[in-house]
This record gives sequence, structure tokens and C-alpha cells, in this order.
Amino acid sequence: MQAVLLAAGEGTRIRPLSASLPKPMLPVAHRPLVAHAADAAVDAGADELVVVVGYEAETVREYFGEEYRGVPVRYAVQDEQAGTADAVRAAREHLDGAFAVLNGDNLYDPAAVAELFASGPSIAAVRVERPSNYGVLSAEAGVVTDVEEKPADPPTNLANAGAYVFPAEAREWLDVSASERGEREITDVVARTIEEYDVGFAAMDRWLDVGRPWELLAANEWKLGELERDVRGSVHEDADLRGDVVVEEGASIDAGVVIEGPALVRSGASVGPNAYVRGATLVGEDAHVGHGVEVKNSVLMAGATVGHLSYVGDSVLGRNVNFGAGTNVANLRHDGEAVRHTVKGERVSTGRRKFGVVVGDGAKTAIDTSLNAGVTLSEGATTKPGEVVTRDK
Ligand code: TTP
Repeated sequence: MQAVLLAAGEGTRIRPLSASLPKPMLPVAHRPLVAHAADAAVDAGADELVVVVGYEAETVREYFGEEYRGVPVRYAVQDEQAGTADAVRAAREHLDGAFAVLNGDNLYDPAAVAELFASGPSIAAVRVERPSNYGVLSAEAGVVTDVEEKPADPPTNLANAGAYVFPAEAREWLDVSASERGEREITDVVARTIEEYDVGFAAMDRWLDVGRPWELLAANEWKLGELERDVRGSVHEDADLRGDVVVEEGASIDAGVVIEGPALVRSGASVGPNAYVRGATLVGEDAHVGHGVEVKNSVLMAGATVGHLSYVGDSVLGRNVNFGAGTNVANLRHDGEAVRHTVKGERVSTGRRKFGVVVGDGAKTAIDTSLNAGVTLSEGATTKPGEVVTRDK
């Protein structure tokens, strides 16, 4: 079966991290986010991937090339982000037979994706605590009877997890009209499929939709949590690697370093001397964590450098960010309330008691910069020596 991967979106809610990388290409453990969905599809038996690209399409094409894990890859271009049904419509000319659709920014339970692929028309579902925030499935005797967007009075706690298997005929149902929010939605195609077919569902044990920066941390917590210890890079005899730590070939860990897994130090990265890395941290390719630096539960993207005497907690640092000596991140409010963060101009709760900062590609802090919990530094931003940053810049 062909699997369509939707990866045309920019990820406006995850700015500035998506300033030059589309959200599906942001790093989650060893791979870009979208590769985890591709892996689930390939493991479930997809015989072709059709990747829908748009925003910063080249980076997605470069990653997958013409073949991914032995499966041919084709591309469809969606010029304007007019909605998920429109994205699948862009792929229509490549479709031949029943087909699956997966979001390129979701992490799926691979066993449920396999179950989905093995059945007829079906939808992936996940049991959630607050179904009224999701598309909610109604089902009778294992057959889906309805999908309602954000119902006030949810009939079940089964949320639509954004992975589907459609019958071949659904190719003809993709020209749906725009919804109230102005998008051509895949859920309308699902509704038509439910009318015409018995549609089953595959329940996922775990699922994550990555929309906002702290969900990128959660995605890394998930996938780093699956690591098994594997040390291939050079590790000084006076370094202490505890638990499931992966040090890729070409990475180096210097004397006096303590790393508590799960943690991944990617190729070309260096840690230490005398650094402390803990709690689901990704040190990206060619990133550097230097002397006297503590990094906790954070993502350092490729080339990010925290050179000396700094603390980084619960944060995402974009590519080639450089933190000057003594840069300290606050990740906890005195009142213990969840940290707030600005998403598309609105202050929202991250739901996390601990959340640090989000730093766009190439931003630089000067020495002794203090960064308040929840702050964003946009791409290329700079701070002055001793600056206390309490507002986004
Ligand atoms: P969204 O998360 O709704 O959109 P987005 O990725 O652009 O992010 P944001 O809302 O922060 O701007 O998209 C869900 C999935 O569908 C995601 O994998 C991107 C993809 N998509 C497309 O490929 N084309 C589209 O027109 C839309 C709306 C989404």
C-alpha cells in the first residue's frame, strides 16, 4: 500500500524553530520528526511513500531522496497550504489503489500503524482525557459511525490520531469545500468514507502531535526514552556515562563529564570537560557543550554551542545558536504555575511546570545573560553582556 506523508506545513506555531526548517524536519532523537512517521509506515509494510512538500520543500527532498529504507519515494508539491485534504489532493496523480495518510508532524505508536495498514478503511485513534479538544470518533461494534470536531459533549474518549487508510475510491473525494476555518479538511474525506464503507479503528497506546515548541521536547523525551546504550565516539576515561547514553561515532566526551541517560550525543558533537548532561537531552550534530555547563532535558540542534559556565534546562536551541559564558536559563516560576510561552502572538500555558527558552537559529547571547522561563529569542537575535531577558526578542 502507498503511504502519503503530509509534510507541506511550515509550523507557524513552532516559530522561530521553523524559520528555515519546516517543522517535519526538526530533530527528534536521531531523525527528523517526519522520519518517525515514515518509519512507522515502512515497518507497517508501505511499498511506496508519497511525500507532500511545500514550505522549504528541498530539505525534505534531500533527506528522503528517491528511496527510503528500500522503499521508493515520490513527491507531490502543495503550493498553498489549503488544508490536509488539499495536501492529499496534491498527491492524487501518484495514487493507485487503497492508500494510507499520515501526518508528518505526529509520532505514532508503530504497532497501531501496522494494525491500521493490515485492516480495510480505518482510522487511528487514541484515548485522551479531554476529548473535546480533538476530533472525536463514535463507534459501534468496532465500526466508526461518526467523527466530530471538538464536540462540546464528546460521545467517546477516542480522539482522531491523524492516520488513515482510505479505499481507492477516496481519490475521487478529495475536492471537499473549505471548512469554517477556511481549510479543506481530511476529516470531510473521512466522513464520506464512513458513509460508504465500514471503517474500523486502530487504538494507539501513545501518540503525539507536535505543534508547539514544548511538544518538540515531549517528542524527544519519547524517542530518547527508547534509546539503548551505545557508545561509539571517543569517551575520556574520566567521564561517567550513566544509563542509556548514546554517543555516536565522531562525537567526543571529555574528562569530568557526567551524562545521565537517556541522552544522545550526535556525530561531530563534543561535551566537556567537566559538563553535566541529564534527562532526555539531545546534543545535535557538531553541537558543543563546554566546561562547567549543565544541560537538562533540552534539545541542542546542529551546531549549537554552550561553551562555558552556563545552565540550560527544558529548552530548545536552534541550529548554530551560541550561548556566551554565564548564560543562565530559568525554567521554573516562583509560584510553581505552568510556564507560559508566546505562540503566534498569544501567551499560552505550556502545561509544564518546568520550561526554559526557545532560541531561533543563529541567535547569540553575550556573557552573563539571564533568560527568563518561557522566553523566545528569534533567529539571529543577540543580547548584551549582563542582559536580563524577560520578554521575547
Ligand atoms: P498543522 O499542524 O495543522 O499545520 P502546520 O504543520 O502548518 O503547523 P501550524 O498550524 O503551526 O502552522 O498540519 C497537520 C499536518 O498536515 C502537518 O503534517 C502538516 C500537514 N499539512 C499539509 O501538508 N498541508 C496543509 O495544507 C496543512 C494545513 C497541513
